[in-house]
Amino acid sequence: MRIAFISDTHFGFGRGTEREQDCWETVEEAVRRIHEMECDLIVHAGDMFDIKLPRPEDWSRALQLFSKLKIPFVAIHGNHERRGRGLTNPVDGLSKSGIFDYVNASHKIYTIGDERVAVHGIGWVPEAYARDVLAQWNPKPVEGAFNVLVLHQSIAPFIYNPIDPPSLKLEDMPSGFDMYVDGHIHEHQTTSAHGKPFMIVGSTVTTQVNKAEAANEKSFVVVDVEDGQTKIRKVPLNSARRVFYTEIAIDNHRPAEIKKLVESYLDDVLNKHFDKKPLIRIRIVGRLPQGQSFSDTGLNELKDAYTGRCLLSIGSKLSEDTFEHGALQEVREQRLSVDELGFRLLREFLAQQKSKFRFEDIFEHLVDGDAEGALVAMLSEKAAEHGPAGVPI
Ligand SMILES: [Mn+2]
Repeated sequence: MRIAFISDTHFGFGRGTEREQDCWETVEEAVRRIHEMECDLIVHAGDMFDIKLPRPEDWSRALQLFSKLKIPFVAIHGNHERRGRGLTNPVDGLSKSGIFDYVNASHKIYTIGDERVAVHGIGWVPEAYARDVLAQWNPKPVEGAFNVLVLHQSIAPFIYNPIDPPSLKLEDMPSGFDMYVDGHIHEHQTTSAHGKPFMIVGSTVTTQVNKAEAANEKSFVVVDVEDGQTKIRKVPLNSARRVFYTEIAIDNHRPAEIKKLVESYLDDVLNKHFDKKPLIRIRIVGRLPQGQSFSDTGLNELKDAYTGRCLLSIGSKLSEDTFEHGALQEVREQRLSVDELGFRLLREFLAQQKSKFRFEDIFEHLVDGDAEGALVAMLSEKAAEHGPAGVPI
């Protein structure tokens, strides 16, 4: 039995930019190769879409692509798709077409030849609750089947976002499964949990340009299962745009020298042929000579000069941008979505107010501009105070 795993496809990412086809072309390649490799099943570990309310252009293209699949396909939702209680997330919604299956705190069994595989899945929940939610679901392996548990969370030591720390650790994985699979983290990695493989699938498209993205090619994963034993293969995607990241230290260099350093790095990288303009991020670190500012380096003009050959961004950590403190810097550095940032600010505010109010359910309504939904959620929250406490799934 051969299972393909794919994750973090972020359909819709880069819309309106030069990168808008990247998310599609990589998955089109993945689907073609999954068929060529004669896989029996595809599992998607979340963040199929880049936003929770995808445009019709994106969900229709996704349906068109997946409707060509000749094998079963099962997906969970990720943090980019999660919506509040009573609302339908796009992965769940599209699965109603019957083109693929959606699991959330549930499992689905597939029969492949004379073998059975049980895919147990749970979509993303805010990290603080993940441990409780998993304990409450309490999934149990299905007897006589190959059991895969699929999540989309930070699971220590695999942490996506340090400012939203995980409540789950590898040790918290429920025991008895043949394999543990996680989305969310965009770089493919493998380790073990309870003596069984634990695998981060990795994304198919570069959404943030950083050191880790430059070091890891975009891919999907093929797992061969024989007699309960697994062989994991990372399959790099040829259609993925190449990524380069470097830090250039400029201490005590004059602005003209800095420009030369950057130019020689760029010329070195661009010496090779690329089917797609590569993504290049250069980070200038250190201190400029006194009285000089970033604009004196001429690096902004350099961006224009290279625009036909690469997608270049030059960032700096210099004295001149020390004004970028706190939340704004975090948005830039961590690339938090505005939702995630808002979510966190609201949580911090309520913590300061010593409020015990569970804001997670109303947050989604507020983001959607649905004040009535927020009110209903608040009122039902009040009513629930008199009943047993639940955890949001
Ligand atoms: Mn993702």
